[in-house]
Parts: sequence; structure tokens; C-alpha cells
Amino acid sequence: MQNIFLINGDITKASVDAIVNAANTRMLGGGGVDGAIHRAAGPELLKACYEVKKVDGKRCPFGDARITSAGNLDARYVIHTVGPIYDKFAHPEEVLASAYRRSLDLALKNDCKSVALPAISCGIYGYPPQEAAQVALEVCRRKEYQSLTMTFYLFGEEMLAIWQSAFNKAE
Ligand code: AR6
Repeated sequence: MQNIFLINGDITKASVDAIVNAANTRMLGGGGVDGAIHRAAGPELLKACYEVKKVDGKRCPFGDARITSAGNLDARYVIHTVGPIYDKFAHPEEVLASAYRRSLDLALKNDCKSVALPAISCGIYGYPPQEAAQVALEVCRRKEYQSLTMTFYLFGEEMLAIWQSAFNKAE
């Protein structure tokens, strides 16, 4: 049974249990999908983010994830994760895989059935999308995530085509 879906769309329009956000370690909004999610969710999301405890000056370290309420979004939760800045890590694939894993683990822990995900690190953080898609899909296909319906919201036809090709190759 298929539980991974790829669509070209705006993740802020998703109607799911949890929306995954490609955030930064401060977790207080930013550009790209993070900015869009905060704008759509409204001030309640920013307030929830402020309440997340900082560890060593970071609300969320690279490769980790945190969960908050979702403000005005049509979701119960936002799961904020921080992917790698591609050229700042010797093994960005490990950090990216960890960002997806931690996000999906939090979804399971909070009884989510449906999750919307963006192409983490594929914008400002410079991760080549062909490589990112392979890493992301490898994580999502693991047995432990079989109970989740995971929909990737890919921004634009080009990004969708890249992910579809990775999806078909790995099958
Ligand atoms: N829905 C779905 N995908 C989107 C949307 C949207 N509304 N908007 C952008 N994307 P990025 P990163 C795509 O840069 O590379 C932020 O400032 C976008 O086209 O948002 O992980 C954070 O605060 C790209 O394919 O995230 C961090 O500082 C993908 O989402 C930093 O950027 C991810 O691009 C994180 O960089």
C-alpha cells in the first residue's frame, strides 16, 4: 500500500495532523517555507516557538526536531526541523536523514497519522534536490513509518519532477 505522495503545492494549505517546517536553529521564523508557515499560522505559532526551551543557545539543533501547536494552520502540530546547510557539513546526508527521522519520530510519538513535508534544505541551505530526494525517500520508506501517510509538498514542477524520478528509481 502506498503511503508516500508527491505533489506540487503550497504546504501551508495542507490539511494534516502535522506540517513539517524547514526551520533554523533559532526557530523563530525566517524566509522560504519557514516564513510562509509562520505567515499562514499567525502569531500563535511564534509564541509557541518562543516557549521551546533553548539548549546551548539553540531551540533546535541541526538534524533535530521540535513540535509545537499550529496556530491558524489546518493541522494539529507544526514539527520544526533543521536540515543541514549543504556546504557546512562533511556529511550533510547524515544530518538530512536525521532531520527527517526525528520529525517522523515526533509525529508517531504524538499519534499523528498524516504528515506534510517540504524539501528540507533544498532552498536557502543549498542541498542539491536530486541527492536530498534520495535521502528523504529512503527514510520515509522505513518500516517504522508505514503507519504514516506522508505527503511531500514540492514547490514547482521542476522540484516535483526531480522527486518523482528519485521515487521511481528507488522502487
Ligand atoms: N510550500 C512548500 N514548499 C515551499 C514553500 C511552500 N509554501 N515555500 C518554499 N518552499 P527553504 P531550507 C520550498 O529555503 O533550504 C529559512 O529562512 C523551497 O522552494 O524554505 O531548509 C529558514 O528559517 C525549497 O524547495 O528551506 C532557514 O533559515 C524548500 O521549500 C532556512 O530558510 C526548502 O527551502 C532553511 O533553508
